[in-house]
Amino acid sequence: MSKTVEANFDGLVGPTHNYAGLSLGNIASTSNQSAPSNPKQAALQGLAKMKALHDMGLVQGVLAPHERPDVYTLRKLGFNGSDAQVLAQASRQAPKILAACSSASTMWTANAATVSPSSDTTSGTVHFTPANLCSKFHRSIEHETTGNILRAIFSSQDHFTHHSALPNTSHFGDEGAANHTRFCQNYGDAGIEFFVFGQYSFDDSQPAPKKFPARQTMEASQAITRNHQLNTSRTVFAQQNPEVIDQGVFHNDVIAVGNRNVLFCHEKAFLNQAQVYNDLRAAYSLEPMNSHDDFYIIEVPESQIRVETAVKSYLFNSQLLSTSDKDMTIVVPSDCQSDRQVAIYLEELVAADNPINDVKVFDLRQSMNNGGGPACLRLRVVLTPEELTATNQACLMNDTLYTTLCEWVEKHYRDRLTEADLADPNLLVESRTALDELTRILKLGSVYQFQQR
Ligand code: SUG
Repeated sequence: MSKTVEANFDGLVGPTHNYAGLSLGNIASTSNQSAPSNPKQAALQGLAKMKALHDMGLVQGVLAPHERPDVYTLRKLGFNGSDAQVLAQASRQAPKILAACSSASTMWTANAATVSPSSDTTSGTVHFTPANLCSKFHRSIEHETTGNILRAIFSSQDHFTHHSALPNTSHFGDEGAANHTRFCQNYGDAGIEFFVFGQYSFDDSQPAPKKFPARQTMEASQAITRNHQLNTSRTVFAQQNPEVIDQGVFHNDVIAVGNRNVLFCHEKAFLNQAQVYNDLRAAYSLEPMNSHDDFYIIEVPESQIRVETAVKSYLFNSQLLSTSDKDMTIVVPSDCQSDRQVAIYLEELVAADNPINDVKVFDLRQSMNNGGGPACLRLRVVLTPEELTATNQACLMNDTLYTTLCEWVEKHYRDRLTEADLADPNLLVESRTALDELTRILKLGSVYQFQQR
C-alpha cells in the first residue's frame, strides 16, 4: 500500500456467543433473551464479511475474542474452588452473573477502543484508548484484555501510543469508537474528530434520556481528546438526542455513520442538529484543500424512515467504505433488505448525487439478535504505509488466514448454546483450547490470563 488507508479490525465471535438479555436500552438484546444461539454460525458470518472486504481490496484485520466464562471475575465475586466448582456455584446462586461473565460481547469491536490516527495527534503516533464500557457489567470486564490484544497487534512504540481505559465509573462511561467518527478528504489528512455523547455527568441541568441509560459521557469524550493530544479546532462534540436513546439508540452508530467527507444520519440523531452540521462544516473547511461544498450531509427524515425502523433494520449501523478516492459502498445487514421502506430508500440513496454508489448486504443475524450490525463488528484504524508495515501481519485477513480461521471455528465451536450450557466445565476447556491455538495463528503471544499462570 502506498497510501494511508483505513483498516477495519473486526471482532472474531467467541465460542460462548449467547443471548442473555444483558443490555438494557438495546432492544435486540432484551428481546432475544434466552433464545438458543449458534456460535459456529455467528463466527462464520463474521468471517464471511471480513473475507468479502478483503476481496474488495480493503485492509481487513482480525481482533481475537476474550476468554469466557471469565472465572477470574467470578472468583473476585466470591465463587471458589476449582474452575468447575466456580462455574457450578455461580450457575446455582447467580445465573445472571455467570451469563454476564460468559458473554462473547467483545465481538463488537466498535466498542473496543477509540483510535486517533497519527495525522491528528501532536505526538505523530496512532493513539488507542480501550473503552471502559462501565455502563454494562458484562462489558466492563473487557478493557484489560482488549488493551493486551491491541498492544500485541500494534506493538511498535515509534508508531503507536496505548492508554489505559478511563476511570471505571459512570461519570467517565466510555463506549469507544461507536460514538466517534472522523472526517477528512483523504485518510492521511489531518481529520476532524467527531465525538458524540449521551449525557453530561457533572451537570444535572443538561438534557438526558429518561428511560434508557446514556452510555457515553461528555466528560469521557473530552478526556480522550486530551489523552490523544488532538487539536481542539479539529474536534467537534455533539450530544445525542435523548429522545432517540429512549427509543433504543444506545450508541451513536445506531443512528449515524461517517466516512471521509460524508455524514449519513437520521434527522433526529443529535440535539441542536443544525448547529452540529455548522460546526462540522466549519471544522472541515479549516483544511486548506477542503471546502464547505465537498462535505456531504445525507440526512434521512423521520417521514421517510422512522427511528423505530432505523433501530430495527440497523440502516445506520452500516459501514461506509471508500472504494476509490470518490466512491463509497455502503455495507448493510440483510435486515435492511427485508424492510421494504429501507430497501427502497437504499435504492434511492445509491442513485442520488452523493459519493455512495453501491450497497453490499451481509447476513449477520447471529450478531444482530444481540444488537450488533456491520459497524458494531469493526474497529477502524487509519494507518500510514509505515504503520501498516509495523502492524502484526498475522492479524491481517488474506485467503489463507480465512481458510485457517474457518477450519478453526469448525473444529472448536458448538452450533447451539443456551444459558444452561454456560455452567458446563467442558465449554471453558473448549474455549481455552481454541484461544490457545488462536494466539498461535494470530501470533499474539500470551494475551489471556489462563496463559499467564
Ligand atoms: O453493548 N450487545 C452489545 C451490542 C453492541 C453493539 N455495538 C455498537 N452499536 N457499536 C451491547 O449492548 C448483548 C449481550 C446479551 O444480551 O447477551 C450485548 O452486549
